[in-house]
Amino acid sequence: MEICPLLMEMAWMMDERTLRAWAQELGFAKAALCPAESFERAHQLVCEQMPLAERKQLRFYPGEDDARIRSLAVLLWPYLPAAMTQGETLFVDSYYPASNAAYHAARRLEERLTAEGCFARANVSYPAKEAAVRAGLGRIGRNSLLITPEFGTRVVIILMATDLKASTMETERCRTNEGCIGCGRCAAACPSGAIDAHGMTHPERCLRNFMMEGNVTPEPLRRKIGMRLLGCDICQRVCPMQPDMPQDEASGFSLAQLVTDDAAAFSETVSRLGALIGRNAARPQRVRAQASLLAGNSGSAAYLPVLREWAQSPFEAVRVHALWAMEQIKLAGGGA
Ligand code: B12
Ligand code: SF4
Ligand code: SF4
Repeated sequence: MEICPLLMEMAWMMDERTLRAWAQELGFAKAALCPAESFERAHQLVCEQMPLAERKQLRFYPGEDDARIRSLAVLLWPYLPAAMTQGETLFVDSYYPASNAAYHAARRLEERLTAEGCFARANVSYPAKEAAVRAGLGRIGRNSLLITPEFGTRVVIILMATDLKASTMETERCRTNEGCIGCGRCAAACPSGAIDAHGMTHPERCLRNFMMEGNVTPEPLRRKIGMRLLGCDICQRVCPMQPDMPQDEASGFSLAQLVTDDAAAFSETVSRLGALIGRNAARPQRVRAQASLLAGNSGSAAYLPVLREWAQSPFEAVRVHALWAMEQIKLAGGGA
């Protein structure tokens, strides 16, 4: 017996609705499917630009990775703007705790779909913003981020490979929504000139690229990092497309908790940070390397004894940043 194509389409739409309902139960605000087409343009761009550590995991051809992949489920997890830093309270962008939470929620969704007999792989690494545009969830702004009509740019985008069929009716949805108005505020506000007229075509200048990556930060960028332990949201904060939202709570991390010779206190802070942003991101040497830069930017002589010790570190980024920080503190008159 031949099955009516309309009935088949409706059955698949039911799947997308179920996926959306389950995703919402787990804390995602939005979920939509896009067909698992390749990301050739992104692949080409990545090959043309300087290699970035953050791009190492990226893949571009879902169908070649696994023949079962028919679609990517694009899951959005919104978050509040992070509190601005005060004194020596450190800035941790709310994206990171949100991303950690969304990652675990996606694993639970994968388990549920798998238990129902679907093919599902959570947290797959394809160009997420482009997938979200394809799924009709928003538009790309000049700051190179996805702007959604409901949450602005402040969303974590999680991709899940599935064998569900993406409905073309659903993917049309967001075409008429307003995206970037091209005001240029993001480009003007970026402290390191990473955003140009066509979008962010200089990711290697973005401050975030040098935070907690364990690499030596180029000297001209070190002061611009200010008191940011992880993340920068300047190009989002100035964007007029953000909806009004209250600020998140302050990070709860101070520089004195990290730049310390009390090994037990340092480990306790690092493990608290790991619980917030993920243990992989909060590795002790990466934290020390970043904290050294912030100590230099604080100009406070109180950190000199610990920095002297760190300046002997076998870990290059810790050593180079600690030496630079000692120099900055001396220049600020704190080392006399
Ligand atoms: C590498 C990376 C970085 C690098 C480079 C960023 C860059 N802009 O190239 C660095 C470390 C600098 C970085 C910084 C940040 N990142 Co980042 N990053 C990534 C990562 C891992 C890969 C992005 C990438 O290189 N893609 C390849 C390039 C070539 O593709 P692309 O940038 O997506 O560009 C494509 C689309 O924009 C598309 N496109 C452009 N215009 C249009 C228009 C239309 C109509 C269509 C269809 C497509 C399209 O064409 C391009 C080529 O295909 C993604 C996660 C992921 N899996 O995608 C997160 C991701 C992009 N980052 C994210 C975030 C939150 C940040 C930060 C805000 C973190 C922070 N708080 O500090 C900053 C913001 C900096 C900025 N303004 O971009 C979020 C973005 C969420 C959002 N709303 O868009 C992502 C998606 C992570 C996630 N899972 O949520 N990041
Ligand atoms: S995240 Fe910060 S450094 Fe990176 S592009 Fe935006 S404003 Fe510039
Ligand atoms: S600040 Fe202006 S130019 Fe930049 S992304 Fe937002 S609307 Fe677009």
